[in-house]
Amino acid sequence: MFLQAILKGMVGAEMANHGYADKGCSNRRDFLKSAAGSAAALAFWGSTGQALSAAGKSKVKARNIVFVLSDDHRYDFMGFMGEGPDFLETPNMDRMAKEGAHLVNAFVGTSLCSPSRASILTGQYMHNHKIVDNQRPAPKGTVFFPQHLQKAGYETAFVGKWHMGHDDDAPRPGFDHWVSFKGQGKYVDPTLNINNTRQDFKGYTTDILTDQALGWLEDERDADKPFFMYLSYKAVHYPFEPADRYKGRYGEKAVERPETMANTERNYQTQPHWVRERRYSIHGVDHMETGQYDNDPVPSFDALYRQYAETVHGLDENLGRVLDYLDRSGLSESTLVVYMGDNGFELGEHGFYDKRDAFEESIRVPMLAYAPGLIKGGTKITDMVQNIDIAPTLLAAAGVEASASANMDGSSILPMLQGNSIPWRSHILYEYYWEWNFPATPTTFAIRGECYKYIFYHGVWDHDGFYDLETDPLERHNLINVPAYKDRIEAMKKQLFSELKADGGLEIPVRLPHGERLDQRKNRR
Ligand SMILES: [Ca+2]
Repeated sequence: MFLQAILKGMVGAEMANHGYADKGCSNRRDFLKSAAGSAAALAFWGSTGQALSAAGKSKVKARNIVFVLSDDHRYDFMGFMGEGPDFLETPNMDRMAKEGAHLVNAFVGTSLCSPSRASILTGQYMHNHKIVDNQRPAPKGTVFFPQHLQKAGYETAFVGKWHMGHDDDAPRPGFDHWVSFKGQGKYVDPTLNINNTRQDFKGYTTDILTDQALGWLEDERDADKPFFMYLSYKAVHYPFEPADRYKGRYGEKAVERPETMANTERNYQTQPHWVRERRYSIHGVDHMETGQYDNDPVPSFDALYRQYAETVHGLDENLGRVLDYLDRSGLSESTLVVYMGDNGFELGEHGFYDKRDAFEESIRVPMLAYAPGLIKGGTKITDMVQNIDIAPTLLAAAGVEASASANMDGSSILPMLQGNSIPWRSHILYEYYWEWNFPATPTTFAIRGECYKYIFYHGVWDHDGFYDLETDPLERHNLINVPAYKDRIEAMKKQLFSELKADGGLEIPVRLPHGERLDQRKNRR
């Protein structure tokens, strides 16, 4: 909320900036620019509101929206990107980037399933929506943005993984049509709760969820209303199970292990101690989650890596089915499609095999948008966007009054998608609270600019993190104790804490332990 206030020009530059500016990158924008652009920001918000209500009055048909979410799909596992494995094929994601927009610097506010999903659905950081782990449902009264779409006359559908709490698959507020399952669900033969009736299905869940989404789009929805489809795949979450037809597709391919995976002094010399210790947990490569969880010996890292890629390939195929349907039915011209992952995933970086932490591979996500006529092909957006921006963006695309997003932390990126330059943040915040169930990663607060990242660890006797993202994109060299950076580190720390404090982000809740303590599972065998 505080950040959005700044972007809207409601907070003065002196309050917004505490001396921190992310200098040094060639394409940097400092935070003052955002704050100083307040007049432009107000003009933008005002004019957007007017344009949208004018559109509503003249009965211009509201834009349909398809939001596709995947699980644990890391940002660089898309074929068109140079960073991922050469062998990975994602023709449909490639097509979205070519014919639409690629948001190159997309992040989450918390790299964990339920908190990130809640951020997408509420437009709020975790400290505001209060869904702090995967164990519990959303607090009663939580407002999900599709509720605003319903009020604006949209017909809304949810298909797939909800995962806020493990035990409840019942319809949630904001959706006229509901297809979901409990908790993480499974990769094959799912039981789906369809509008409060459970049905068993045979087959690969990713395919079945697409069938469900297309079935509703084609036959079940009210064709006189604009629609919103929230299609939320279980793939590509661990245990990375590809569709039968793609099992072994990359079986012979060489896996290039990340440079920071090796357990060497060079890799850990400057890192906080907990980083090396985590490699021995189920979220580290030396004891990673395996088969039926934690059986030793640890299976082949390379085999799991290839399975992950094969699972991504099947996900991409299903994304393509959605795009093809929209094209074939003539709906593409009136529909905005957004694809993103709910959090990143380390495949060996720093010895990790998970997310949660504030290193790049954990906090970055893939994000693509496709809307012929609205978004020009080949649009590349390099500003830092976050999961909290999805709700305001989709509400703006639907022409819903900006007041609906007033209590959200994020801001609409719709103008950027349309090729317009707008005042924008020059850093993002990151937060993660230690989990009783997965104790290897400490409570983490981070501020990431375009050139530098500062990470504060709470509740552990350890040192913090400070990385130069331009000269050290692998985040191998922690510069926290380098005297030359002392002032910058202090400024970023001050900025981080003043923003968290102003927005109520320092009240870390302690939750009653719930669920299984997974680090002890192995000991019980
Ligand atoms: Ca996830």
